[in-house]
Amino acid sequence: MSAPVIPLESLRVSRAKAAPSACGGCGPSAEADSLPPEIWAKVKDHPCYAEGAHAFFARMHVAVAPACNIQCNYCNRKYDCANESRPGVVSERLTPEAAAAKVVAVARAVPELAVVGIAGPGDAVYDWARTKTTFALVRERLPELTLCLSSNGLAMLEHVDDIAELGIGHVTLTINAIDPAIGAQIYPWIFHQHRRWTGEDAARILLARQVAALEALVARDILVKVNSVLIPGVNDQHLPAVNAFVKAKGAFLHNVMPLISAPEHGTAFGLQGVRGPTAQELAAVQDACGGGARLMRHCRQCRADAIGLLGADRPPDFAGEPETADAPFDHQAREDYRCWVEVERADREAAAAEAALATRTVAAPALKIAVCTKGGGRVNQHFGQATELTIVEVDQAGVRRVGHRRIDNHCVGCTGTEAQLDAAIAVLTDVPIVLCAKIGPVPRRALEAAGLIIIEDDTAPYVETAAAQIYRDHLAGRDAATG
Ligand code: CLF
Ligand code: SF4
Repeated sequence: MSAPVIPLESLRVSRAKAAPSACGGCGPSAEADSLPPEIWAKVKDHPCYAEGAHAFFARMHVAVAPACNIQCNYCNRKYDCANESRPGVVSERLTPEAAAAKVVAVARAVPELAVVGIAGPGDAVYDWARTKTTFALVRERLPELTLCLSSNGLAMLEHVDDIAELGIGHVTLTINAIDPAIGAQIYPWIFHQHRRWTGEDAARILLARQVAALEALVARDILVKVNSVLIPGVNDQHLPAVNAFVKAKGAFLHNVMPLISAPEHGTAFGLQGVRGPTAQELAAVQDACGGGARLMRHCRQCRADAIGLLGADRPPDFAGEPETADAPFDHQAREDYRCWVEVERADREAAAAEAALATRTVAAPALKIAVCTKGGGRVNQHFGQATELTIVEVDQAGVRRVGHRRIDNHCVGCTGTEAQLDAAIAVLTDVPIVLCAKIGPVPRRALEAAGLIIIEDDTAPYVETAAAQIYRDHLAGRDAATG
C-alpha cells in the first residue's frame, strides 16, 4: 500500500457517527452553479451528463441496431459495441416496435427512468433506419423522456438534421485519437463510401468525419459527450491532447473509460495481451486531462440493454416481451418521484452549503475515501453487497467525487473469499479509508490488515456529509494527537 496522504492514526482517535451537517463545495449545487441555467436544465436529470443525477435517475438502453461500419481492436462483433458498453456482453436484440413497447413497460415500473439511449450492439447511426424508427416511436409514446445516442461518428454527419428533428439532445461520439498514427493502432479498417479503408487513411477519414459531426451537432445546440477508451501503451499519453481538442470543438463532456481486455473476449487487443489500465492509471490520465473538457468520472460502461440506475442494472427484470405494453399509463408515480427528488436535492444542497464553510477551515492534506452507496447520494450499503466503491476526495475546497472502483460482491454471510478481498484491496492502494453502512468481521479484518481504516455508519448520511465529517474528525484527531 502506498504512503497515505495524512497520518491515519489520527482518524482512529476521533471517529464518531457522521452527523448530517457537512459537505464540501462540490455537491449538487456546485455542479449546477458551474453551468449556465439553460444547460443545467438539459442535464440535471441525465444520469451520465450530470454526476449528481446518477443517484436519482435511471437510463435504459435498447439494442436495435447491430450492424457496424468500422472495426475497433477492442471489439468482437459477437458482443456489444465496446465504445459505450462493457465488452464480452451480449444484449437482447429488439425490433424498433418491441423496443418502444419495452420502454413503456419499463417507464411504468421504474419511475426513475429519465433517459432512453441506443448504444450498440453495433453503430446506432450506421443502422439509422432502425434507430430513427425506435426514437420516433418512443417520442410518440413518452415525450417526456430524454433521448440519447452513442456512435463511432463515421456515418453521423448525414443524420444530424434528423437527430435534431427527433429532439435527440444528447449524443456521444467515441474519439480515441486525434493522431492518425495512433488511430491506426486502434482501428484496422473502416467501411466508408462503399469501400474498405485501412491504416492511417482509415484513421484520418474517421477523425475528419467525427469532427465534422461534432461541429454540426454543437451548431444545433445538441450536447456532445466524447468517449475515449484508455488503452495503455497506445493512447494513454495522448488523451490529454484529445481532451483539449474536443473541448475546443465544443464537446460538453469527455468520458475517459478504461479498456476492458481479456483473451476470452476474442478481441485483437485481448488476444495480443494488451491489458486494461489499473484504477490508479485511469485516475492519473483523468487527472492529466484537467483544464480541458469537463470530465465524466462516473461511467459504468453499461450493457447495450442496460436498465436502471448506473451501477444498479435490472435487465433480468424486464427480459422478454412486456406483458403490460398496452395497459393505460399512469404518469402520477413518475411525477411524484420527481417531486421527491426535488425535495431530496434541496436537502442535500442545504447540507452541502452548510458544510462547505466548515471544510474550508480544515488545514489538512487531501483525503480519499471509498464509499459504499447504492443510490440517493447516501452511505447506505453494506461493504459485502457492494460491487463497486465510489471514490471521493476531500480537502479545503470541499468533497469531490473522483471515480469509482469495481470490486466483487463477496457477500456470502459477509465472509468473502481471500481472492475477492485481495482484489478489493488491490484497487484501494491509493485510498486509505472505506466508509460503509456495515461490514462483516472477515472482510473488516482483511482490510484492516492491509492498512485500511474502516468506518461504519448505518444512519444513511449523504456521502458528502459523511466524508466532510471524517475530514473534520481527522483535524480534531490530529490536534488531539499533537496536544
Ligand atoms: Fe446511455 Fe451513453 Fe446515453 Fe448514458 S450510458 S447512451 S450517455 S444514457 Fe453513461 Fe453507461 Fe457510461 Fe454510457 S454510464 S456507458 S456514459
Ligand atoms: Fe465494435 Fe462499436 Fe467499434 Fe463497431 S464501433 S467495432 S460495434 S466497438
